[in-house]
Amino acid sequence: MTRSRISRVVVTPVAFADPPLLNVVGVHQPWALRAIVEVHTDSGLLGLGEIYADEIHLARLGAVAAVLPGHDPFDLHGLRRLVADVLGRETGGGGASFGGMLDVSSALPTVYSPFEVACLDIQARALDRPLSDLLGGAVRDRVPFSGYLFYKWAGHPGQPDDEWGAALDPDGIVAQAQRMVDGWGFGSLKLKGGVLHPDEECAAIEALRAAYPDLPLRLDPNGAWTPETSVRVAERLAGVVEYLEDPTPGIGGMAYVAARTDVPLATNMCVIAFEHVAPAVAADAVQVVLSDHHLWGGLRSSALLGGICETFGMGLSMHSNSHLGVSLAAMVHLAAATPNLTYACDTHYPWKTQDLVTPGVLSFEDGAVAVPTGPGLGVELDRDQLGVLHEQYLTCGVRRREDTVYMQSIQPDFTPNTSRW
Ligand code: GKR
Ligand code: MG
Repeated sequence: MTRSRISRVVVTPVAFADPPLLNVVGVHQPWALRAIVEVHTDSGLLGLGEIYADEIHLARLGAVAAVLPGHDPFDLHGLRRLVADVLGRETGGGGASFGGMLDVSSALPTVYSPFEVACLDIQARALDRPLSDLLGGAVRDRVPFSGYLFYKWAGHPGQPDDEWGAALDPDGIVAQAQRMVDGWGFGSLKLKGGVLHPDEECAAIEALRAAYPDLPLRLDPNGAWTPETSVRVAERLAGVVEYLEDPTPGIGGMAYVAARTDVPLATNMCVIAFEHVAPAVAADAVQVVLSDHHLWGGLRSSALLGGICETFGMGLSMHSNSHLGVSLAAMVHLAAATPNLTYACDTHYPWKTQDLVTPGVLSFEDGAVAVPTGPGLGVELDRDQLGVLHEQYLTCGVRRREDTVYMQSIQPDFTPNTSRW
């Protein structure tokens, strides 16, 4: 059998409308950006990937795309070497900081990730098998997600209110939860915190508990609290939350809190690369790691992270950023093939009003997405929609995620809340 080669790679930046979701560093801009990666082979196959599209990241994706023709899509180690060569010494993490929340030290995993996903999509399509089969096979046929609640304004300033309306107090959060649970059937809920004083965010969690006595709940302030405040919140919410997510910044801070509470601590902020695992384990700082194949260097690395979590007795789940269907499909295949996924993944998917994959494959039922059974990722691009979202990118004027800058354009005295309370 002749080996197919990559013949052409297209990277398309897209923008889609995003509501004013509040977080520790500010507020989501009116447009969220993503890059769609299409890898074509000389045998006529097409693989897809999706990733961040801050302009520095886009430039790096473009540079890799230019050298990929001729590469064997089964040679993932070679792909990684190619990406490393292209990046050279330009490996600073800029372009993947989630609006300034993260300090990513290397761009290699985030640049490699969408090309790896696209190559795995190609491999699986060549074999006529679902992508999860390349990750060891699906151990579940449906992947449960957690409904992701945000404090939010009624609409972007100067624009009409969106369909969700405002959520700035416990009643607003419970109303939002009702919409999520009624519309998508979520069986667990996550509240993005770090926005209001921790007492108010605890009150919102308690209101959710009163409204939904049986739903697992989690609160994620993205490191907004001091270690002492985090301990106090853990005391108040013990038995109410299944875990607290990144209450305070850093492995040292998390270890301080973990030593003083039985509430499990989860992170997608202080363990974001393999080099963080050993110190976090040594300090017993984290009980649940929230993976993210975009950040951890693709699906195979994320599967490796799953094995490490199992080895050290840590729980495992996934967090998300604003994303479209190609990312959701990859998350679903990864989660399906991860035996020790101990908590429902979270997703921003309900917050978007547009997508660029053909509808029907990725629908939510009872809060879960059925694992696509078709070849590869199982999703196809809707080219008209890709065109629409690309036009939006060209005209929207947003070129990087800047939650703080956008917030300061509305509230000039705003400073990010990190470890403030
Ligand atoms: O979309 O504002 C947001 C979230 O805060 C996101 O950027 C985080 O990466 O959801 C993520 C988290 O769990 O921290
Ligand atoms: Mg988080």
